[in-house]
Amino acid sequence: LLQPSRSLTAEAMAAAGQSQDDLKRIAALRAVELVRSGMVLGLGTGSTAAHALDRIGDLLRGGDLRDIVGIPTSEWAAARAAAAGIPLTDLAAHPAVDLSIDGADEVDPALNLVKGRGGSLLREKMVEGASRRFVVIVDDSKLVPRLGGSGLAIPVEVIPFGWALTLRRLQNLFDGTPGFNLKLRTASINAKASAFTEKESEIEPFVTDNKNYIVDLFFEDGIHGDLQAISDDLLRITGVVEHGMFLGLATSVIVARKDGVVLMDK
Ligand code: ABF
Repeated sequence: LLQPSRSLTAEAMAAAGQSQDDLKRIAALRAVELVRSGMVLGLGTGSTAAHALDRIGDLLRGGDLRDIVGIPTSEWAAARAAAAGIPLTDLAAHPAVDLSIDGADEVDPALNLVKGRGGSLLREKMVEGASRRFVVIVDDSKLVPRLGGSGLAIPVEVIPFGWALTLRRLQNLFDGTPGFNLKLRTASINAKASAFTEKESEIEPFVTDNKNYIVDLFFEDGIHGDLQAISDDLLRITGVVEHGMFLGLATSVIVARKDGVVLMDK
């Protein structure tokens, strides 16, 4: 599946000794080479997608791209894209998107993804699911043999009403799964390691752009079984809005490594 792209000697040399952020930028710039004038773009969220947004802005300002409109996948992306000078639109005006470029938290060998550790999985899935082409940009730290396998969360967006009951239903779904754990994401998740408390009245939940909450699912050894069936089970729980497994949505993944760029294609 991993096919080194051709003519990358110079890039490989440039990538040697680069920081993780440099690798994110390299992946982003490669993806932006796919953008053409007149396209409707899905605009990703996160530190990798930021490089793509900035680059598209530069190309628009320099006159190398024209007549681009972008659909942001989060309030953050909307602000970043506006600052970069990318004209914004929405799915109502443009229900068919030519190309989406976005980062991911995990990529498995079948190009399935975990997204949403930044909390914007719902809009990302809507925009990227409406895209003819969805190109994922990552540094190689995001590659995993199995989703959830990096020990980090698989996020589930839930409506605030009755969230504790929804959390219990999610717990029941994975009862008996060794090493399974889950918790409501708190507002301080990025600031403090854990401000989590069992007392609902003391919890300050993380709130998504859609005014929903996030329940993070943890699997010690990654998530096993039929991912599509697990997705169906999750979405069948009343109160669950969406989850962060992106199954079969990515068209290709551009992976920046210190020894060069690798394209993972379907
Ligand atoms: C978005 O940003 C999310 O789906 C994912 O959670 C995150 C990746 O962020 P980064 O590029 O900063 O690692 O794409």
